[in-house]
Amino acid sequence: MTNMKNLIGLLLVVVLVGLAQSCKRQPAGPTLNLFGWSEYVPQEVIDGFTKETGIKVNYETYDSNEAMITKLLQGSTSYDLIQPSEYAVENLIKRDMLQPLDANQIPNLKNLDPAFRDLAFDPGQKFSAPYMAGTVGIVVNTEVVKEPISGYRDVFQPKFKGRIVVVDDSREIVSWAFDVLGIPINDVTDQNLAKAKPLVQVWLPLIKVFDSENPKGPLLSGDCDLGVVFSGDAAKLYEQNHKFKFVLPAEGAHQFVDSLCIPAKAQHKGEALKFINYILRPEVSKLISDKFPYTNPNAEARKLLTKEQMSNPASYPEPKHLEVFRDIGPASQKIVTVMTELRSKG
Ligand code: N2P
Repeated sequence: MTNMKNLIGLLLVVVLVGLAQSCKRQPAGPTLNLFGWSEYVPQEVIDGFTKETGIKVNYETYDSNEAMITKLLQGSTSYDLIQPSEYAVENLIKRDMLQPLDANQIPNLKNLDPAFRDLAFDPGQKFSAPYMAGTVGIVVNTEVVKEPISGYRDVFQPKFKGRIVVVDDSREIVSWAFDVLGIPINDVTDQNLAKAKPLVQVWLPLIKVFDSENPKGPLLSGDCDLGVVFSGDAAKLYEQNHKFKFVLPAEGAHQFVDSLCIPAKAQHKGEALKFINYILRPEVSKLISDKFPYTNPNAEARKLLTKEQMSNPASYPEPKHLEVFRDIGPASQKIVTVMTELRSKG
């Protein structure tokens, strides 16, 4: 019996050593570590890239720019490609945390609409390649909510308590209060925050769900009837049922541009550049719009979209009074402090 056990043990050791050897002989193939927004890069796009290039993509997700930057600063994981919004690009450039992009290796940059080239957050477009753009706006389930809704004031009313979903994003929420009060959204000072605080304090208990990963969920399920959500989620809702109306808030609507950028410490820069160029192919970019109908900055891809896609009011809204976030540096911490205090009050 003991002999039998010894033999099995020996066999196991031989098999394990053999396995280890064969792993050594086959070096891991090329890899790309993508750190992107959740619900933003379709799996079929990733699969298509891997099939064509042999580059394996690890897709890890985040649900806010702040979470992404914190993770990058911690430095425990090395990412090759990130998807920051405009103000986060600006912030990361200032911190020297991005590598310049070699435009010669991204010929498909030419497909971008000129309106999305050389933007203020990255002068000379040295560090970023726009992925998708969009707005943060209001969605109303018009089958349930019959009264006119045109702005934040209309959404955050006591009668809608427990029926509202919003993106879980402190900078966004505070800026809605700034808009209602007529304060410029990038003017984040102690004084202005003190003015906004009482309003946010009234709003928070009215909100049923905070969710930046899939804010359309509670609207689809009927759990909520009003939302302040990303335009891609709003567009998806509208695709499913036209009862979901998209409204750009009258007090001020936020436009964002999310870009692909390579962190300074990336270890697979060549792979990252290949991925950026792949994404900018019209037919690939179209696949992204099909799955996540944001505003596509790729002029050639837009030509491939259907009339229905191009006339979705959430994807391609009338460009009126759109505002953009700028990097506010350390003042962003002031927002965190105020919101943490208010949310801890329940
Ligand atoms: C995708 C989130 C869009 C990012 N689910 C908003 N900047």
